[in-house]
Amino acid sequence: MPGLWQDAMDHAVILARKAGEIVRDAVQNDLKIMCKSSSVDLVTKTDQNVEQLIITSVKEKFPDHSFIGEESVAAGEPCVLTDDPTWIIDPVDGTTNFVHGYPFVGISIGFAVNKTLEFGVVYSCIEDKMYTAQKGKGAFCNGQPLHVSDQKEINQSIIATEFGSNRDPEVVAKIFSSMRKILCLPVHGIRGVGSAAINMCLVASGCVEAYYEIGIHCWDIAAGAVIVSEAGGVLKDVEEAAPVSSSDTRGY
Ligand code: LIP
Repeated sequence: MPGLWQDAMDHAVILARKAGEIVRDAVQNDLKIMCKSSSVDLVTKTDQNVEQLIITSVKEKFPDHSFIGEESVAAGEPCVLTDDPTWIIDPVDGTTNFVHGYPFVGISIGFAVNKTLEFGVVYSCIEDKMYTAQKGKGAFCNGQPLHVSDQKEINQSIIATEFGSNRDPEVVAKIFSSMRKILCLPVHGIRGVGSAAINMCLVASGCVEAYYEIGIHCWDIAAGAVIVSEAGGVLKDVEEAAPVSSSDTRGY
């Protein structure tokens, strides 16, 4: 049976695919690279164009819907979640990868109503993997059902994380201190593909047991949150999460 917001979800999949084509074409060309908060917080003209394409198309089809988009917020739009049907967009998740031709770049579209996430779409466009999930209807990659790992032991696990773009020495020290503790548990390994959204899809796929990051934004994780939950995983605020010695790591 189609879900409540099926038409919006179908449109999100179409837009993610279209955006993916633009990103793939742009990788071959001269990118217009700019910096946001610092010299390592990158944005390109493609990020901005893709976000505009998605927002313009959604506004035509669903004129009463609202938006939180990474590049719109960077340009001064408010980042406020209301009860309105709201599209939460990261047009190019993994911009640094995109700039360097590192082959993990996602288009991430989450959708919330009454402040509850209803569906998520992450298109890993270089790999051509379309991850989708709708509340209560399961998670899929290219139509195949996903499930998080059933590994219960952290010392049998791979943990994904990212370094983010904050180079404040205190923040960097905190990141390394957490990684050191996790590595020495010991875990099988620490990974990260440079895109929060794709890391979350890897959790949903069961190939890494958990993903965490300090200082993440809602557009990085909105779509991935639905995909992880629908694949049987759980989401936690790192400030509230259980200490790292906890033995159960499944699908964080
Ligand atoms: C980036 C992420 C990356 C994470 C950064 C950032 P962007 O998104 O996906 O993995 O470490 O915090 O949010 O800027 O490429 O859309």
